[in-house]
Amino acid sequence: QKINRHPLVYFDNAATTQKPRPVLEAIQRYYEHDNANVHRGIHELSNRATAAYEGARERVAQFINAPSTKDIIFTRGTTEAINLVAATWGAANLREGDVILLTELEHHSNLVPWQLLAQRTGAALRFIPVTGDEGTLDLSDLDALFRDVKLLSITHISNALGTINPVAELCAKARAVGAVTLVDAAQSAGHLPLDVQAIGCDFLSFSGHKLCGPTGIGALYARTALQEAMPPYQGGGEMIATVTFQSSEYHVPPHKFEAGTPNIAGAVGLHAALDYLDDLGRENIHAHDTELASYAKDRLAEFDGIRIFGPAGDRGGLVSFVFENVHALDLATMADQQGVAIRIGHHCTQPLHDKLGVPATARASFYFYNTRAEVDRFIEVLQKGMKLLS
Ligand code: C6P
Repeated sequence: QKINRHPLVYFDNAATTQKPRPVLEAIQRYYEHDNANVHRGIHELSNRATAAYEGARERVAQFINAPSTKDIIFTRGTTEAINLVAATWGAANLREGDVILLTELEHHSNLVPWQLLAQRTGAALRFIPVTGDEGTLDLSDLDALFRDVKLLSITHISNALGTINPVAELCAKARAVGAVTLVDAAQSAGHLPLDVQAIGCDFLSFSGHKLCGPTGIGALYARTALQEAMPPYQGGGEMIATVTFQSSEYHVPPHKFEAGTPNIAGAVGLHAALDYLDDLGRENIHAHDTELASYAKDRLAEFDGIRIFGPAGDRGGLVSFVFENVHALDLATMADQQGVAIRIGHHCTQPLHDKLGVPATARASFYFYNTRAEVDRFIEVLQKGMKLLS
């Protein structure tokens, strides 16, 4: 479509991706033919809805190579998944003197839930530092970083800088000190092949809407052995086995963590999205995204007075930058007037931006449907804008 009379260039994919037609059609088909509540009825539509919902769970397990379908809990997205872990596993297992190890790259969704938990339990937060504008992790003193750590919770790909973290290596180190691990895969699940067994994590979270699926659905991978010992997250229907006026026995995992009518249509859409991505091939998506990000970075480097963030080598499909003389807000507004959608701000990583000494960055983030020609158009728009604004 045209935005402000210019063909749309959508470079805000780290915030949310566009949705392919098969995803929209799957949701429409479900509502037109199979709509009913799950796990309850013995009628045909309820059976179909249950099969679709549980089929989506199986598909998610396969997508991330989880050992069992039981390891998959549906959530509203990454944020809810992390909050679930903090409120259940965290509240039951952490106490004063324990350390929660994060990185300085974390999205607020992988920071604020742990701050809340730390306030409640007396546990302390520690951060793996990043090295300047490159935004890679400083892992020079792992032993000191991991002292007294009970939980490691880290992002796979930074939404602010594009850094790809060595999650398998860090999870191995955490395991060696007996710590539990969570990987925030919000920016990686739709962009590269993901294997929870190869990573060796206990928990992993992602959002459907960042990988071509609908909003309001996401998943938490949680090793079944850990789920067994975790208290429920929310109470209500679906998550119970028997209820008396005074107390309840809970359903088996993962249903114990899915109170109330779930987002069935969302799960159906997510299933279609995962099929769509695997048809394209996640290796191909990763190669395309990183190539585009590196091309955009090179083209941006043509500007004077620009500061570009993120690692020099392999990076996720995004590039963040600031200009010395032009405010990011003016830049994004001007880009929008020319049909180019980018995001500016701290991208929910305010402490990281404080450390970098900038209140906001501009971020262009790519997906498989973006092209080099769109990057060229973006650069052209910036060139025009810089002449006007500086
Ligand atoms: N980042 C961005 O523009 P939700 O909102 O729950 O789907 O995802 C939260 C989240 C968690 N971790 C990372 C690494 C993320 O990038 C995000 C969402 C968006 O960068 C919105 S702020």
